[in-house]
Amino acid sequence: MPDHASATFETTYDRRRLRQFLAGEARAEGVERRTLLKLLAAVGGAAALGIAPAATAAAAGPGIVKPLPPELFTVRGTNAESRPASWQGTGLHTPLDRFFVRNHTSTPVLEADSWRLKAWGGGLRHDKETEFGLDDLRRLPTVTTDALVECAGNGRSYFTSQQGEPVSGTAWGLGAIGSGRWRGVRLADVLHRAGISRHAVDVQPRGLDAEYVTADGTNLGRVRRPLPVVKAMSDVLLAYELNGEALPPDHGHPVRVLVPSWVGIASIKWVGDIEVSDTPLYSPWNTDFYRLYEASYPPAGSDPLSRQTLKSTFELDHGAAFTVGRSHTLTGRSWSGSAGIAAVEVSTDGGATWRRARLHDPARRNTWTRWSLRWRPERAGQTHLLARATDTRGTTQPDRTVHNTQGYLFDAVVRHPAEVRDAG
Ligand SMILES: Nc1nc2c(c(=O)[nH]1)N[C@H]1C(S)=C(S)[C@@H](COP(=O)(O)O)O[C@H]1N2
Ligand SMILES: [Mo]
Repeated sequence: MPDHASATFETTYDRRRLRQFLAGEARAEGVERRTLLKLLAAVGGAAALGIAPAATAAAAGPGIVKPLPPELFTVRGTNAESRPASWQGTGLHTPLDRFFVRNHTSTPVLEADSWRLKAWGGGLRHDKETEFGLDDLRRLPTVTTDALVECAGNGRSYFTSQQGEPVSGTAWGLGAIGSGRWRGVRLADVLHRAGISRHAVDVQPRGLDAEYVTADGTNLGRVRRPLPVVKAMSDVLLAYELNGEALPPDHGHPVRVLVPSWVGIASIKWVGDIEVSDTPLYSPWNTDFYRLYEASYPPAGSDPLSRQTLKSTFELDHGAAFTVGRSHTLTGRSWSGSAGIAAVEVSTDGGATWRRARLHDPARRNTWTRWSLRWRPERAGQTHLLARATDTRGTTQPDRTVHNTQGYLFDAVVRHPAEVRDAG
């Protein structure tokens, strides 16, 4: 699929969904009426209703299965952020013991043997339901692919700390991302087996984890988000292995959806059923959530989010200490949902001067590029380290990200606080 095509998917499909909703042909369980009215108002050119999107659920402590030692993770509510410092010396693929976890509720522990995937809906020929077990999937052609899974809110805390702007949602640093080698089958192969028809419009996978209840008590049902059928039939996988091992419980055991380079929410974990619809589908995860809302965006928000943005991080903790006169190697990673990484510049003096980092990986889409730079600090004191990537399409990280209320898709250069100490 060409890079530029992804924006048009959701633009075209969104218009179509709304037209069909108006005609009474679209279903939208769990989506608040005011949300749809807001979307419809925008299509009809009516004034903005200016309603703030729903808040995410209160933190109840992580229902995560794997150990979360503080040197590898920062726990944020039901989620665990990977510490970028822990990526130092690791390869292209994030070791499973430090791969971030984003759970709306908690990790369900499912048995691979009894797991079933049900494909259903009016977008299948004769509306016929089909069930698949893991063995059925294993009989289909196998695909292995490198891909990043990154939360749309990765970097969100910098809207506040760096730009002074309020945002709602989990206050991630830059560790809501993991890079994996995924093995599974093409969703397209499964949908063909299930008898997908020419009239299919949306494909909506749904998780087997608990229903999600927001802080204000609204039950939004199980986590689900429609994919345009064109996307579902392209590079999307049903993955059952990560980095050569059976998918761990926290990452979707036994099977998850994997949508390379798209916002993490598209990659539904613990998938239990897939609705193939001949009418447009809405869920809270493509209406209230995962659109950009702000004065500078249309009142109904942006199109549903698809690709991730360009980012860079040092493999350091905030406030990392260095010694005057000593030679240090700064390491980090840069990535983009739309292209490979062409260049990375680093500043060790708060952005006054820049040097090119050495890139350790070729520019490749769907994964990241590791880089390094030698640094011999000359003066003691507080400083900021900055890394700024340019992708193969010529896009460079900006100094600021345009604000949106839920703090999605941060892409600005991050000012990483560090300290230089006298040798001593
Ligand atoms: N069923 C289900 N799928 C889900 C989620 C969830 O809570 N439930 N979280 C989504 C979000 S918001 C992200 S960012 C990714 C995180 O994937 P990971 O936990 O494997 O890193 O999973 C997505 N898939
Ligand atoms: Mo996410």
